Amino acid sequence: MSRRVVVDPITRIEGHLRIEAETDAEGRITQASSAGTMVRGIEIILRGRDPRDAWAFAQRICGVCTLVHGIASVRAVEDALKYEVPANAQLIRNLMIGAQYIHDHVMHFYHLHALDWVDVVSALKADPKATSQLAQMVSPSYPKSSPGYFADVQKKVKQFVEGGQLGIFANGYWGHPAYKLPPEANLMAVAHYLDALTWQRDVAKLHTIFGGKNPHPNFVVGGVPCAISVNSEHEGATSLNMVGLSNVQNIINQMRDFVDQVYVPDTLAIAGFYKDWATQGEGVGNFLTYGDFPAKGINNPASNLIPAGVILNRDLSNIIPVDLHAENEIEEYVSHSWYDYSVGKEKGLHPYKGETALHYTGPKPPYENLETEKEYSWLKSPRWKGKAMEVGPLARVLMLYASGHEQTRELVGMTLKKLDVPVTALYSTLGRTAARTLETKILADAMQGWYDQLIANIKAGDVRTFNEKKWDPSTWPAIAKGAGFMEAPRGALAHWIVIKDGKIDNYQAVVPSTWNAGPRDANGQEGPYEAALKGHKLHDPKQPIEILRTIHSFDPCIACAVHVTDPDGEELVKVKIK
Ligand code: NFE
Ligand code: MG
Repeated sequence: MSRRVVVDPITRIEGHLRIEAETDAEGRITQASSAGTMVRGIEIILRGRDPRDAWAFAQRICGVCTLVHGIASVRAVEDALKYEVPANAQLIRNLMIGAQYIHDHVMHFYHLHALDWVDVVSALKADPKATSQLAQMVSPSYPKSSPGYFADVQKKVKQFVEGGQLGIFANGYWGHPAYKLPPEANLMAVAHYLDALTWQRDVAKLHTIFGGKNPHPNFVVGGVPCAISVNSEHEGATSLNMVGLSNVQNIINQMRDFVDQVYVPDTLAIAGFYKDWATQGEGVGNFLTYGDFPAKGINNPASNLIPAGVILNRDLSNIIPVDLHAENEIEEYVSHSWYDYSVGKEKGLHPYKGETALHYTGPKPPYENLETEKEYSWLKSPRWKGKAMEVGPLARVLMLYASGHEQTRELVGMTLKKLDVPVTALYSTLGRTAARTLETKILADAMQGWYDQLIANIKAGDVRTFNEKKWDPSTWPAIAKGAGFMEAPRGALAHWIVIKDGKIDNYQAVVPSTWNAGPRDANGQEGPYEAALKGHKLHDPKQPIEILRTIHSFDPCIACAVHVTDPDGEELVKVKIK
């Protein structure tokens, strides 16, 4: 008998995501539907505003990837106005984006994804001494590895459990046979979960040094808003001085230490117990990157650390160039989404011509099932030349690997060898999660290079962080349009802006989680989440941990994906009826 398994909401993500999966008599998923069940319309709010203010609004699309929409927004305006950004501002942006990745990826691994693989309750059975031995073998350079340390962590967790309050560890499928780690590995991972909480609080400070605050640091069209003044000495100075810069160096050290000593070794150690996940969870097999981290400015894509390109059908021997400014390559479809297009629901629209007309046609909540053969999501379906594409860490690592980036080839080679899996394992749920770890290592190392360059510029007397030339709207053309591209932690992100008489005439954001979590298109092509879930065998439909593992491997953010918020189901109904 076939049945439909519904997971709603998917927890340990940002935003509201619902998965409906059809299973066959053996419990194997034959078709999956990915539905975003919230909506906000930031793009509508932006119309008529000053383009120089857009970043501050756009950044509020999300509180997780807190700065990326700010960057995409200032880049879109700068592209429209042909506005040059000084070299120091470019380096500071790289450092801020890099810090966002490192913070976000570590948090995702420990706080959002780990509990799919780590059984907290089993950690109670661990022997602290044996855990200490294991930890010293897995991460020999990490100082927190004594038997006493692990005994303390275990005591803390025991108190949670005995008090009937698992707190942050509530609602896991503890004891599920899909958990494969021995108790000692579980205890080690739980300890690092807690360490990562403290670490992330410290490293988030990099954003406050350059951008005044976190989340949602400040940006400015034409540069970055922090002035550099090496001669101001006290800690509270508003401009960036040597105290602030040496704090940045300390934070970079802290980032690299945790990534090298804890995150990378933990990923490899845990993955070793889950090699059956190296052959499932493949997505659509097409990968897209926009490229980012320019050494010589965003208008010199050859200087990007991560190149732009497309890989089709998992063919790593052929990187297909993308023309990011072409108006016929990227389009969004709404055939299965709760939107109307003036050109009809079967046609795609380039973001410059993008429309955001909400039209809910789904069932009235509370409902059992969505009508997945009709409209079923607030996400649109972005397509590149009509094809569904996966974006994100896996796409980037594949692009770096395929283009011969030396460090990536070494890291991927080391990982495959250590796990004793073939290169095709990269496409799986396990590969997607490992790719996120590997790119964190690549970026943590790159941070040092950007920092050194910034210091070298300052020492040579260049302290410029802002270009005032085109700040005044009287210098702008009557009509201008531009696009801001970047690689956000979850993948390729772009904002498109049309400026008319100094005001925003149209604004569209196409976001990584929209690429990955979007519904089927008019041709029935699945989005990456949907394709990746196909073939998973559910051990127990009431505890669908298999669905969580693969969906979490993409690190969903539905707030980004629909640029929307929805406090509860009732509100959503109102949106629909209007
Ligand atoms: Ni809200 Fe975001 C990232 C963006 S996701 S987390 O990374 O853009 O789709
Ligand atoms: Mg959009």
